[in-house]
Amino acid sequence: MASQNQPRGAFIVLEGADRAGKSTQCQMLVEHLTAKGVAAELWRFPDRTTAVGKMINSYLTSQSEIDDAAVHLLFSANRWEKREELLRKLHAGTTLVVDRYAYSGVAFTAAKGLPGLDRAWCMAPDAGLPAPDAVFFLSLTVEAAEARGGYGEERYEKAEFQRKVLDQFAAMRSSSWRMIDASQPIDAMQRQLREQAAVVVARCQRGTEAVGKLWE
Ligand code: 2DT
Ligand code: MG
Repeated sequence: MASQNQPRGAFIVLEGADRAGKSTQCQMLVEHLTAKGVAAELWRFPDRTTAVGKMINSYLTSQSEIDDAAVHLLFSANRWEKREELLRKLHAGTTLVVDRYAYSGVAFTAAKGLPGLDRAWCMAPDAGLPAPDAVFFLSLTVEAAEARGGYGEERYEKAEFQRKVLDQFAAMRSSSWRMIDASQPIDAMQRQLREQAAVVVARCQRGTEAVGKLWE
């Protein structure tokens, strides 16, 4: 439990379609915050550097096959194993800008449409994880993503599947998500993110809000 008036870092998540520019925008936002004197770090999920992350990486690059339910739990475990460090950073005053989180976890597995692996099942293992203070959803159609030079070589990077992922994100979208039009130029999108992130960072610096929990 965070006590009252304990300044802390903000937990900011960027989600959205593949090719929407999440990684670029996250990087630019962290550079901007740092330049403004705000302690900030760029994180991403999956974190492919851990033992669990290496299994996920080998799955995503098709070097291994893993049962769909099992790999879903690995993605979740990859968040749980970073939980303590994540909370420690936030409470030490560092803002975390995170490229994907549990929302991608749910959307990508639920998009497979497998019996038993519906959205409720997909959400269960992430319940209780730290909840972000803000979710920015970078919105881009599959057509626009393809026009950007198409998808990469990894598992899931196919237009037909991406459409299903977008449908899952849409079904899961909450009113607190901030929708960002990812078809605009990089700098315009970044301006919008900076403005909105500044408000969230200031709110967390005031220290009146504890870190919440998924899916409360
Ligand atoms: P990138 O490294 O390009 O972001 O792609 N994914 C991600 C899941 O299936 N479940 C998850 O929990 C997360 C965080 C999305 C990683 C790929 O892994 C998918 C794309
Ligand atoms: Mg990718």
